[in-house]
Amino acid sequence: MERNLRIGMVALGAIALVTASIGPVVAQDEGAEGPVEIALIRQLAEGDYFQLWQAGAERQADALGIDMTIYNASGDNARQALDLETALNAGPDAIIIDHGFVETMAPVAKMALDAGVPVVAFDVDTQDERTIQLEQSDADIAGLGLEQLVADTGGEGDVLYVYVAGFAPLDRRNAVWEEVKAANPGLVEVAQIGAVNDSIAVTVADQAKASLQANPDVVAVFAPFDEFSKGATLAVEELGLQDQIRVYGADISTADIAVMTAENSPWVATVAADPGNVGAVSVRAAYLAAMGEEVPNKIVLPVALITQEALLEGGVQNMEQLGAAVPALQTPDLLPIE
Ligand code: SR1
Repeated sequence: MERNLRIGMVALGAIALVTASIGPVVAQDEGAEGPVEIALIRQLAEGDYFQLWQAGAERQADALGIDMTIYNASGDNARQALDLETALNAGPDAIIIDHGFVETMAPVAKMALDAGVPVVAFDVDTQDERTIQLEQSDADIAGLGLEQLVADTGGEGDVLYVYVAGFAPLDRRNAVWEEVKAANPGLVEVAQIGAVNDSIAVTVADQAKASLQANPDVVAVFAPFDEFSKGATLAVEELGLQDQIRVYGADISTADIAVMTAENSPWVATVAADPGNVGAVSVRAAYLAAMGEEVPNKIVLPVALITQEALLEGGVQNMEQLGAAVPALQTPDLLPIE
């Protein structure tokens, strides 16, 4: 049985709904001796989101005196699985898997768990209940953004959708989009685009330009990943369609805030956690598990709706100011370490 805590609050002039939830605890075997060694196995590390996430993880590791080794597969899924095997051979006290595909990562996660090494998995399904699973509330990331889209469009109009299947958070957000479409038959998905490569925003911008030219009645783009959102925004701007098309995105960074608050930007809303906080919580979960502490096996990090209007009204220009305006995006009390 999961415990859920939902807090409604007013933030930056917009209603931000924050969710934190915790599943049952996983009892780990034994505590580590000496400095804790953690291996961080990343599928992707480029782009604002992934860089902020890693910076938060590294800050937390430094604060706890953890020896953290970082592996980055740069989108090569076979290499990510090999990275985990390499890390496992070095005898870490815990392993964090950040993103990845179930086909490649579930078997190697099982190897680690069978060897008694705790596994924390962020945004990747290992299909093993011994894993400590972390996610941002993807239901809210999609749900709050789409609520805004429906309110702004009256639930009517052509929509361009940006999505790539196989990434756990995008698949969870996609499930919400399917529900919203079913509940709002006036919203028509005229095209689906998307790419996850080493230049996502540029690729999505090119795809979006072609799609928008082929579908001249589009009123909204649903692009729930900030690299997608930036690409869609660029396309709308290059086509001069800012007065016709709004972009609804996900994630936040200082660079994203600059794009959203630029004059006449079509990116009107995003829903996000603080990526640095998510990285930090992932490290705390791994540390506690390595120390033999009980850690919930499901942790859902809070997110907030952040509108362009609220950013402009609040004069928010960077992540530091956003953190001050929406303190609930920091969760120091989630898995505190004495
Ligand atoms: C390719 S998956 C990208 C997403 O992962 C994290 O959940 C971020 O929120 C980002 O949108």
